[in-house]
Amino acid sequence: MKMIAYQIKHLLLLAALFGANNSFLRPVTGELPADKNATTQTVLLYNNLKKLAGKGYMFGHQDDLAYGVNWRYENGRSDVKEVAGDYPAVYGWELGGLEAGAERNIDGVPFKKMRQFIKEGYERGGVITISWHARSPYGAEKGAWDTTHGTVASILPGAANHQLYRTWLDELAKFFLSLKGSKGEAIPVLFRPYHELTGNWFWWCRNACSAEQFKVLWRFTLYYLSEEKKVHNLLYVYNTAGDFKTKEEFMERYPGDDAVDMISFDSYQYDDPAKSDWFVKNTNVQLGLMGEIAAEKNKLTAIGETGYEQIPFATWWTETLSKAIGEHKISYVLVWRNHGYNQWMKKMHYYAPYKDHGSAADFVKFYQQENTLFEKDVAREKLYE
Ligand code: BMA
Repeated sequence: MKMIAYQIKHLLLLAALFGANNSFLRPVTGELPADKNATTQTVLLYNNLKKLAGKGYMFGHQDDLAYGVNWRYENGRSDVKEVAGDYPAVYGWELGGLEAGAERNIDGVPFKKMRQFIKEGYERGGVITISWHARSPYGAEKGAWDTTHGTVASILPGAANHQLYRTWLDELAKFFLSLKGSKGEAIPVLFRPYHELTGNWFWWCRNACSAEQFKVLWRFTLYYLSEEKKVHNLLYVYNTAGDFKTKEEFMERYPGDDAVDMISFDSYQYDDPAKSDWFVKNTNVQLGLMGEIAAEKNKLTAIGETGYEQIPFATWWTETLSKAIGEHKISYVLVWRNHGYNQWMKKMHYYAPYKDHGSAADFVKFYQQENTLFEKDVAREKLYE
């Protein structure tokens, strides 16, 4: 007994000396994600998210802390918080432009500030997810939306733009490695590169590369970030567009169980929910299909992006979104950014309610539902311990 007590004390001492990031503290019973050298906190998040899905789904919002419909860069502000009294549980951020050495991303968010926002959300117990609208090496003007066929092929090992692609990943690696919590530990990130891959609007989409090329791109990216750049704070999120009707369609470009931690899709509402229940029904079917795959493969699931622009339906949260998810067990649902008036689009562009918005009262009801998780809920869950 005394011996065991001594050993435990010794172990605790070692833990204190080496810090929480040391690999011997990794939970022996936990499953490892795609990156077998993932940091302790990343492995813990991966395992805790699996348990959390049984309790409810987290609510996420893109660029939540950076700006809202009527404000820009005011410390502590959040449209979601001003309506619900709580921050979202998941914070979405976007790296587009970082690969080209830009100081701000494609939506004007300075990477320096983004790093700070990521730290704030993480320190409060929230979860970070990151997307990447990488510029095409060919389409300087259209950026990620250039669909020149063969772009993916051109950045694969041995091809003309491969060295350039490595420099992009070098920039990303620097950013990921710079995300540190207050104890110096790397902040885990749900990385969702090459999103909506089954669509036809980005250079990595179905119309611009073969399934094989896409898989090689994915696997090389994982290999390069983890093995060559030693980035070990990422969980990898596979993300299709919202147009799939079968499991086969959803999986056509899936890069392999050993390269993916979470499967997800993006789906927005465009029709009038007062007149049509298509969004609810379709999302339900798709979550069913995705759920079956996830159960077979033991993967996490999410709705990577959703929303109804301007939310012109006062009870969209409880009548549409909540019903669309129903009883399905997913990790999170994230609504897109609250840009406010968008000069380029010539319209209001936002997906979360803000103070006094027509759907604010319903959002509070949605917040109060047992199965929706916001930041205070996930802080209690201690997802990184
Ligand atoms: C789109 C819009 C764009 C934005 C892009 C990347 O859905 O919000 O304004 O640039 O996402 O964040």
